[in-house]
Amino acid sequence: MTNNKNIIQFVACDCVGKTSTLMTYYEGQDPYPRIPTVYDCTEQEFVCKKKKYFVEFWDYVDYGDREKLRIYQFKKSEMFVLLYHPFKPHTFKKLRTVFLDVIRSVCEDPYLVVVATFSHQWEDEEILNKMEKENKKPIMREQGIEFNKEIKGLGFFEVSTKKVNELQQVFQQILTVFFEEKQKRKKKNSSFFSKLF
Ligand SMILES: Nc1nc2c(ncn2[C@@H]2O[C@H](COP(=O)(O)OP(=O)(O)OP(=O)(O)O)[C@@H](O)[C@H]2O)c(=O)[nH]1
Ligand SMILES: [Mg+2]
Repeated sequence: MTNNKNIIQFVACDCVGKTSTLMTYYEGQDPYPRIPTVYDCTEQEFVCKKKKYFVEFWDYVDYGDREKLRIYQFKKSEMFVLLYHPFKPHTFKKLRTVFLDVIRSVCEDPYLVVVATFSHQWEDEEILNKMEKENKKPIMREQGIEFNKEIKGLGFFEVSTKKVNELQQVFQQILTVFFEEKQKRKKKNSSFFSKLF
């Protein structure tokens, strides 16, 4: 039997890699050329502990002030994948200063995960040296892990569209932790209500 829809919203500044991450998961490669997203939705069935779930991944662009669109999208979502680009520190900052507040204002107890994109660039000396010369600091893994703890997220993950297998495994892990946590909360709520009545 397939359970109801489970809507997973991708959240990030533009150019962080929302669409290419999703497309690499689905199609095994980064799409080319890049097209800024207005709104997109991809669907899949996912099996976790012998149960079949229907998942929708929602993807949208976040240029400028998109407050109304954000609220509209976020209200309908249950799980939020918060993505940032470690070499563009403002994309990490905005998760905390903008996106999280909006999510919490429309969703009482959201399921959250934190994902750093462009992970292969940690091996790129040129990029690291360039940042150092410009006196800029990348967002370190530890900061991503700490952020996930602070917001009581379900996990911190790293992806790169250049590492397809790893990326696809990360998606499996994200979906698994989501559905496991959902089951846990369901059990907790039902035992709470059974004590009441
Ligand atoms: N080298 C490299 N490029 C990546 C990676 N992830 C994304 N990109 C590239 O980064 C660019 C932006 O990616 P998108 O997926 O379009 O970003 P987005 O967050 O969906 O952007 P908007 O739709 O404008 O909000 C694209 O050219 C991708 O090919 C990665 O891990 N490595
Ligand atoms: Mg996009």
